[in-house]
Amino acid sequence: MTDHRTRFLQLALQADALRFGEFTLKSGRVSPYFFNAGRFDSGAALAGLASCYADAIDAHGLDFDLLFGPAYKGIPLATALGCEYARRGRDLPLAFNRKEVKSHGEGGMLIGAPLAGRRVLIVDDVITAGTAIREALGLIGEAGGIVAGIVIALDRQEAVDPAQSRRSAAETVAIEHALPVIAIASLDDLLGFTGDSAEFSGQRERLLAYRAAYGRGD
Ligand code: OMP
Repeated sequence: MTDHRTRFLQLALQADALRFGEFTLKSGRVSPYFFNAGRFDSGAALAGLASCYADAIDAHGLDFDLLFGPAYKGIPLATALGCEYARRGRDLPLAFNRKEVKSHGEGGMLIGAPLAGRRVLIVDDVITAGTAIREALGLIGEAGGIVAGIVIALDRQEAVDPAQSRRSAAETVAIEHALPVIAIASLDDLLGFTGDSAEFSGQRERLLAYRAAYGRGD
């Protein structure tokens, strides 16, 4: 496993952002694990996470010129990543949306650098069914931005309707929109990681059963 994947999984466990147990997802599925990006809740934790995002993006070699963080969880993620790139010598424009329409002041749904004509990288936390990402794609398109790609921390690699197709939601978004979807780590990486340590052997069995029920096919 590449360094940024292992580093990310270790950081997520340390921050309690990655937990094992029984969690009901937005989709209604009951999952044996959950990733809560909100637990990266200090400057140092976010800086560590941002360096994993930047390494994953750089390993992919993606070309883009603006970072977009979808409300709410994408906002600190894109901001921390912007700071990480600045630290690495690249100053990138940043933008994000608000969820509530505002009619006074500056108005509108978007905050930050203008999107029109720019190659936008969407920075988000996790893809399960792809609903949150599709909303962001719509917003950016309406503002005249050109989406260059999507980067997420964790790809849960779940099929939207496993009875119909075993293609994961992230793969479906990538194909439908002809876009790269880059994940720091995936469920497969988490399985590899848990397989390396006796500490996680109980969790691994539950993860495998969950993948067999909802995961993408191989
Ligand atoms: P989709 O919109 O179905 O792709 O799910 C993504 C959203 O699900 C995230 O933005 C979270 O609100 C939530 N989520 C997590 O944060 N972590 C998980 O491990 C799983 C989910 C989820 O509910 O599927």
